[in-house]
Formats: sequence, C-alpha cells, structure tokens
Amino acid sequence: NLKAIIFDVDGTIAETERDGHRIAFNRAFERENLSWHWDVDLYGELLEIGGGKERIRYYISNYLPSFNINQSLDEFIAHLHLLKSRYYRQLLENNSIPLRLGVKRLIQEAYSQGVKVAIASTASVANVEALLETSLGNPMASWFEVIAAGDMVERKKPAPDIYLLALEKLNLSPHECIAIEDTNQGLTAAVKAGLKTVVTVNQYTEKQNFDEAILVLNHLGEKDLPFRVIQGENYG
Ligand code: XBP
Repeated sequence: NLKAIIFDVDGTIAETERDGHRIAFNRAFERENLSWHWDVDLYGELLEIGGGKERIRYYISNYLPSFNINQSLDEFIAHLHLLKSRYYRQLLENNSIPLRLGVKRLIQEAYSQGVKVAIASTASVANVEALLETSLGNPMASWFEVIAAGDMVERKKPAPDIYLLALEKLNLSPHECIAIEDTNQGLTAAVKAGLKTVVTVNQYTEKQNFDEAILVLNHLGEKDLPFRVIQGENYG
C-alpha cells in the first residue's frame, strides 16, 4: 500500500539541466571573467558529478590542471556557486522551466488520494524550492511534505543518504514508498535506500543502465500523449 512518492528534481520533475543550470553556470563564469564555457556535450560529461559545487571542483581538477587562485579553493567555489544559483533563480523567475509531461498530474493524483509527495535531490534546497514555486506555484509547491536536498547530507547521490533522510523525515519505510528518477546515479541511490524506482529518461540519460529500475519510461505521460515503456514491467 503506497504511502509516498519521492521525486528527484533536476531532469525528473523538469528539464532543468541543459537550459537552466548549465546556462547559469556559464553566466557565473562570465561574470567572474573566467574563460570557461560548459557546452551541451561537456555538461553531459560533467553531470556524472552530482551537486553544483562538486561539479565545479571536479571540472577544475580534471580539466584545468594548472588552475591557480590566491584564495582558498573552497571559498572560490562557494562564491561561484552562490552566483550561479542567483542566475539560476533569475532564469526560473523570468522564464520558468516547464514541468515534464505527467508530473503535475501525478502530484495532483497522489495528493488527492492521500499519498504523500516528497523530494530527494542533490541540488541545493533554495534551488529546489525556487523550481517548485515557479513551475508548480502555490499551493501545490507546499504539498511537498518533505524536501531533502543538497548539503543536508554529506554524501550525495549515488550514495543513498538523501533518500534515507527523506524516508526518515516522512517516517516511512522504503516498501511504503516509490522513487522517481532520471539518472543512473539517482537510481543507484534510491535502490540502495531500499526503494522501488521508476525511471523517466531524458536526452542526457537515455543510454544509461537502468537494470535495477522496476520500470523505465520516456516520460510519465498524459491522456493524449501516453508514455512508452522502454524497459521492464517488473512491478514486483
Ligand atoms: C541534480 C544535480 C544538481 C544540479 C545543480 O540533482 O546534480 O547538482 O545539477 O544544482 P538531482 P546545484 O537530479 O538529484 O535533483 O547547483 O543546486 O547543486
């Protein structure tokens, strides 16, 4: 008997990465007079690393071996990420990123049937809340009983920690919930937390391995645009 649906955010609720986070990172780099530019392909590679701050750190150490600054690297990254988050939220406010197909319907159906909705995201809490508010509006944005995100846990996805935190805050056990994800790292995190997981793939993730998912779909579907099953109907 299903008591809660735990949603991943970026890529699952909305296609925020390519035209949202990526653009905001590039604006922050420009603003800081850095000659860095993350194009669509490079960003696809960098998405292997969850978390905006972690992604910048990874880029510096793997792509810019001779990069040097005369301030602490942690502070530099934190500053750049703060700037990026401001640009991201501006983008959402000026030009909100639409929800993926079926997401709003599913949230409404869950809510009306007393199934709780929650979030487990690697992105920072402020960025998650901004997305929910601009894409869902209120009161729907406030229906999320639990938002587990960003630095609330030490180890980000693919570690299970953020899902374990969401479960703890929901006060539910994994077999009472289901997770919805779009990446292999997210799927691994959810499965390690004991959750059955549905995957909705997107441009960046369609070739990844989703063997551990109970179901892989192209999206969650709408009446006139039904989803396509990509893998399994292993509902268990
Ligand atoms: C997606 C992420 C995030 C975003 C950037 O998380 O990995 O890092 O790309 O957001 P999820 P921040 O799919 O778990 O929602 O800059 O706020 O980290």
